[in-house]
Amino acid sequence: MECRAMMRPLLATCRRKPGALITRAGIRRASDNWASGPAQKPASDFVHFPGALKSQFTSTMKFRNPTEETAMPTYRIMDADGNIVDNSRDPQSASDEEILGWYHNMLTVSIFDLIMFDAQRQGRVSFYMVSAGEEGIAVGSASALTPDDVCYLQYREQGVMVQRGFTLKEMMNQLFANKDDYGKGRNMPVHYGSGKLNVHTISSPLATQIPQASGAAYALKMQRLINPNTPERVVACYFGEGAASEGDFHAALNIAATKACPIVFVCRNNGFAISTASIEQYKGDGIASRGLGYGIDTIRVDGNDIFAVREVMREARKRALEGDCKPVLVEAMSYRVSHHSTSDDSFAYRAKREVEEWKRRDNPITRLRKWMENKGIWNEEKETEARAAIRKQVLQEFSAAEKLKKPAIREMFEDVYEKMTPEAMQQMKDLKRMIEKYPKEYDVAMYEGGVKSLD
Ligand SMILES: Cc1ncc(C[n+]2csc(CCOP(=O)(O)OP(=O)(O)O)c2C)c(N)n1
Ligand SMILES: [Mg+2]
Repeated sequence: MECRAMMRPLLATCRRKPGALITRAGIRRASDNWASGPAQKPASDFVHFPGALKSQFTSTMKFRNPTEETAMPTYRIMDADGNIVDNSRDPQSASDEEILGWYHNMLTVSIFDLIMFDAQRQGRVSFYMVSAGEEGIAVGSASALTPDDVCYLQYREQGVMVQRGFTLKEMMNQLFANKDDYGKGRNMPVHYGSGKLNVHTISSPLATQIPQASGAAYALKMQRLINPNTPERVVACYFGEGAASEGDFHAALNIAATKACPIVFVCRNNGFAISTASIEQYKGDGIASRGLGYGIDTIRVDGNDIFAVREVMREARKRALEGDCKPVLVEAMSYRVSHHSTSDDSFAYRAKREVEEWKRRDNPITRLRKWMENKGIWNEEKETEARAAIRKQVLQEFSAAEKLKKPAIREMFEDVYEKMTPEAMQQMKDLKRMIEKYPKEYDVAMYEGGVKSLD
């Protein structure tokens, strides 16, 4: 009933043949629209072609050349030495306690990353991806969201998970694909998700999350139209500048703009898509310039400055919910300090010196640390203590998760359809027969219920 009511305005205007519209008032020709437009008024400076409103007539033939345009500036609040450069905005939109919490979360992610990268090298997990240099983007932006907001991630945003309250235990369970992994061991490591925290499960094919996120934002908007008592929510959609080369990115931005969806797109521009440097990936002014092309409010921000990222995200969230809602694009600049993943050796395509220089020159964690030290709320002793405590906790969760059994083998066949199909049942039987025929080849003791789960 409610849905039909919402569809009414859409049904009221439907196209019969090119150039003619049927409305409740009867058939109207497309040219009727223009007849009342200013283009037809004598001495009008503007033409109101339906495809480009607000365009002024000119008798100067000038092609716009992007190289002559100024690049979009990068907003920051704090410089690389932890000094506040924008005194007009108080970085303290949060308490000292909260800021210490962000620092703790960034540190946790970086220590966790180092341990898990090494664990892959020891053959204890199959794959890993670190987010070194991008902890500030993830933690800072997530700090501006509410628990009700819905997140779509790419894979280098473990800081969002941690900031939203995903525990180290939950992360380890996913990485070890054990029986407590919410994904039942069906996904690659680092593909986190949590229904409780409103984070959709990460998927490997690049950019698929972006149109899904626009759709989810449209659904949130519809929900509130149907029931205005529903709490205001936005979607936060994260992706890399490489993913923005996919068609999905463009479709997602356009639909979000035309349907006025409450979504904040957060592009982490870290300079690389595996071995492809961003300079080879696009010719325009980063990803931010594309936002304007789609009619979207856009800002570029220094991703190493957690204060700037947070403030930008707070403002973006507010704008996304204003009036009829709208999308916002945030391009957060950073440098991918690490290899792309454990399957990559980045020194095959970039100089080690360049990476070392970035590590030394600027980093979101050391930047906030300098600010906290200047403010007198942090020191060397606290740093040493915090690092040791985090390391201990990560290692504890590591060994606990490693020891847990893997999900039942039966899980491989379930959850595709509500009821298992006869074909899947047959395959399960065949698998059981094989395991029993070659017991030395298949060590199934580590799986919940062993071979019995296939009964
Ligand atoms: C559709 C698709 N094409 C290619 C890949 C392989 N791939 C995985 S990550 C990646 C690079 C993505 O770069 P970016 O979006 O900038 O994210 P970053 O890794 O820099 O965080 C590529 C090409 C994929 N997963 N999916
Ligand atoms: Mg990238």
